[in-house]
Amino acid sequence: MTEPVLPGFTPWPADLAQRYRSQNLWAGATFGDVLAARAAAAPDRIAVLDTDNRWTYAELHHRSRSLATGLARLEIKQGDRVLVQLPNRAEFVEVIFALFELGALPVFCLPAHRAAELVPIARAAAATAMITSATHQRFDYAALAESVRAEVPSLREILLVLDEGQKAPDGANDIAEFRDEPTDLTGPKSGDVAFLQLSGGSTGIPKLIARTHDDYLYSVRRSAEICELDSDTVYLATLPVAHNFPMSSPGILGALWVGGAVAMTPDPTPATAFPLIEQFGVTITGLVPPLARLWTERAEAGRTSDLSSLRVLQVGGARCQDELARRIGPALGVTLQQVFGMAEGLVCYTRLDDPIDVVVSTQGRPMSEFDQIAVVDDNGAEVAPGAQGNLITQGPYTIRGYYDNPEADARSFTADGWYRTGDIVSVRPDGNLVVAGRAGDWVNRGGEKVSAEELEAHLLEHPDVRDAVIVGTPDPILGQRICAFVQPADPAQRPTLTAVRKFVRERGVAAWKMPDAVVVVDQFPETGVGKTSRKELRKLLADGAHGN
Ligand code: OOB
Repeated sequence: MTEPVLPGFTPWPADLAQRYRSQNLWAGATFGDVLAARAAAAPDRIAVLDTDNRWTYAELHHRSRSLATGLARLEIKQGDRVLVQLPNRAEFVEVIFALFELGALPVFCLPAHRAAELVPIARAAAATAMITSATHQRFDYAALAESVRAEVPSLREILLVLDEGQKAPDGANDIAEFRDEPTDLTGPKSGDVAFLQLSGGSTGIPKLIARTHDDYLYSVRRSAEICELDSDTVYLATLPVAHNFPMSSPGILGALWVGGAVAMTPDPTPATAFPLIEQFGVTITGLVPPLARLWTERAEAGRTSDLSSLRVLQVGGARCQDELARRIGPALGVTLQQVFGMAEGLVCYTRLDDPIDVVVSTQGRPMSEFDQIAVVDDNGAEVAPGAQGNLITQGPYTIRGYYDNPEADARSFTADGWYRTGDIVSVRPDGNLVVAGRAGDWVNRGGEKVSAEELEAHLLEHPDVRDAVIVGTPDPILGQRICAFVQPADPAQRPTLTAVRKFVRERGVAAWKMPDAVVVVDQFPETGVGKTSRKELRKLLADGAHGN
């Protein structure tokens, strides 16, 4: 068996790869194979639903093969990277399966990403094409794609998913014109990289995560098992579908794996999602904690739709407070499942038959008996059982390195290839993990990860800012809020929150990364070697420093 070939991809050590194959964890199928098999077995079952579309497996299979053929006509080839920035709509599934069929690699971008994120992503991936919607929620994605192409020489083609009556602007292609008569394409092998996923955020070279068909499909199969999916499953993609959680934990791919249906909601609010749950007969969906709170509150206030089809509600992406976790099941009439995962691999679940104490107070345990986890101190030594420490992991679906990024690898992987998650956890005697927070300098704002370093780099461009440090400050609703500590360039010109937000927004940064508070200080506290101490800054906040 040949190893996957994509320069910049870090393979598993040969002995482990051999073991994962011989144990049939890596089962030798691609996502294209899975769809073909489902379409052959149950062509008339519903595969994808949204407010405008209702496609059977046969239709989805035909559409994705036909689009793959059209993309090949545009000279998009096996191994090419293609930015995909689409909202939750049926075409997302068609597009990614077309790329899988072709062996081109989707690079999963979120609708909230703007040029400041997309340009470095497109550069790091050396993307040749971008597929996006013309508009969504009144934002002009076609213009955004054009602005990315202007900065990234490798990016040749823009393809647009259009709504009724829309036309592609000059220089962009209407995807509908590339739904050709399907021809047989060579396609990828199961050991090949299937797509590039994004790590939370970063400066300079973004951290891209390459996942193979073999490793990702294993995680999807195992997730579907744990979440007890079957062909009657209707999974609602509520979170942005390009994220790892709604994609594969068990997500849309899990639903398709079992021959169930994928439903899409264009926005996650109860006003939109609740009627769709009733209309589509949704059985399972996943939320980040702030949304779970919103849904719970809405349900507690009296339901507007019949949610009785919903059996499992997953909550993950950030720590779910026990207080909220306790309310979810009774309010929505569901079994709660906590999900603690990461795009780099490892996903932990509480099991559907776990005692309520486990479901409410822990973030579950690894999905696979082949996942290895260890909790270590800052010197890499294992802590005492039950003590808090840094979570590190390796296993059959956890990457061994970022895509083409040796500097990030040096920080994020141990010498023998374990991934340093950056999370501080403890492991209970029953094997379940409790996540205490992040060791790194990320702010987790309601499940959206913001790199302190990245936002600092933007603030430092402001003429009135001499230096800036971002820290997360506790927030009862979002988990964390973004506080910017700022040293003014001129003590007489103190930057205001409004000015800073406006400035950052105008730099093309996603809305969720806007600082929630600005605290102007004349000096930052330092560590022993003279580095700025975030810990001390957090303490300042705790001691009552206020922003404007
Ligand atoms: C998911 O993936 P990412 O890559 O956006 O973020 C991973 C990080 C984790 O390292 C952890 O810091 C945090 O998000 N996190 C949680 C959590 N789930 C994720 N922190 C506390 N409790 C949880 N339940 O967020 C992701 C990927 C797959 C499935 C679910 C979530």
